[in-house]
Amino acid sequence: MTTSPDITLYTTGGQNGGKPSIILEELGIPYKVKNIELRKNEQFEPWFLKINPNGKIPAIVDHSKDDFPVFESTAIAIYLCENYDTEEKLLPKNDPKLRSQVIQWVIFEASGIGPAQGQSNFYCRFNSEKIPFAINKCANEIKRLYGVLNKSLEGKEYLVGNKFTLADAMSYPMVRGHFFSGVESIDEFPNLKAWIERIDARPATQKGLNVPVPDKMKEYRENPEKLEEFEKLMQSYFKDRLKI
Ligand SMILES: N[C@@H](CCC(=O)N[C@@H](CS)C(=O)NCC(=O)O)C(=O)O
Repeated sequence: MTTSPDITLYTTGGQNGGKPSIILEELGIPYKVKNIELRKNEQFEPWFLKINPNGKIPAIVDHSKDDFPVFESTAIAIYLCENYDTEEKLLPKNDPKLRSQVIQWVIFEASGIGPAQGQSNFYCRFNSEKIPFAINKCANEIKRLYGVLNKSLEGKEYLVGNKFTLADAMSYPMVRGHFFSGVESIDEFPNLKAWIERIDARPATQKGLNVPVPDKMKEYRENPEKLEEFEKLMQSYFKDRLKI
């Protein structure tokens, strides 16, 4: 029997941090949110490390299952679907091939797009020294991965089964922030561009993107001064923290 969910989400939004709230909203699951202030190192506080020993957002605690903690956005996504997606909105349960296809794209994001864009953010935004080799290496890999998505979206609205699934939900918050990760234009990937616009029109996804603070990507894209201000804050934070 499915218990009614009682979940706290620990996040601060963003490319990884926005994934669980998108899924929670798409599944219509009620939840509480605690904003974790990364620049204040809240992610390293002992109480948070008990929830995520890796000291990163996002994480959840499921109070309806003995305060069960889950970390890693992909593990959270699968956990939420396995426990609460009774209508198979985002993850098919009874069709093993369809389920495998969704999981393949989920892992493609977790092991490809997510890490590539995560590294790129450091070289493009969080490091004051601009290293062309690192920046170009990351951008080339991101574009290679976008090419795979673009080809797979040929003649299709969504990645699997012609409906919005976890496959789309996990890549969308990363891919829509391509410019932040150093890929200014995605004009060469028209299917991917249309896919972003399609998901931009999903009210639940948009609601999830703005949890717990309004999404910043659009603002940074339209207002270079705001982006520069954020880059400076992050550069000084990481300079102090990484000591490299
Ligand atoms: N693989 C992790 C990545 C999580 C991650 O990198 N989170 C970043 C924010 S996007 C973070 O918490 N950074 C804080 C830090 O590293 O101190 C996931 O998918 O959950």
